[in-house]
Amino acid sequence: LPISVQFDFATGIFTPFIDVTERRMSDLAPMFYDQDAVQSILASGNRTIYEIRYHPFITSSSDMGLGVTRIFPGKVGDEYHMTKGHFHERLDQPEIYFCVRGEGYLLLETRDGDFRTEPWQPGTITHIPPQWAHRVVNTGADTLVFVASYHISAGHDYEPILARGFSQVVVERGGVPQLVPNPRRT
Ligand code: S6P
Ligand code: ZN
Repeated sequence: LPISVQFDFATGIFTPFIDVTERRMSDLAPMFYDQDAVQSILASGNRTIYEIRYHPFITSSSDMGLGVTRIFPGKVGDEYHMTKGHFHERLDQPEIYFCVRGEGYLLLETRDGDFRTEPWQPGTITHIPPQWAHRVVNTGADTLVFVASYHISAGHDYEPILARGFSQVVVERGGVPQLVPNPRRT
């Protein structure tokens, strides 16, 4: 049977949802380049960087998933809050991301090192082709909210990102967001 959920543009939360996952500073610790900043944040608490609400629309005829992610504003050192980022385990699986609130960047990278950035604002919809890792960075003062639509069999491969990160990081320099080479790779 058809299923509808109700999305609240003011909060970035849809209901009903099946699951909610919180990603805290400790979960993302290895992803940020400034490890001193990570440790000093952890010493005073373990703040939530982002949270994801899921509805895996599993019916007899469809198995698409819906995920809505809310990335809270903030920085770790000078690097903006961001998602961990991942490849899909299945090599044939794309995804659609739809930015509904906030501002930032979508970072995309292949295993061969082809790197792209998509500037994001409310209304930007990006198709992520198969075999492109994807990470969202919130460079604004507001919560960044985006909707993800994907096949629930796609799977997540975090390992390459954990090991090396993306080619570039998004940092605040001179009061504005800038993309610079990832210090973890130099
Ligand atoms: C799933 C989709 C999103 C992310 C979510 C969190 O394929 O891309 O639902 O899982 O935005 O990002 P991450 O990198 O922590 O999974
Ligand atoms: Zn994905």
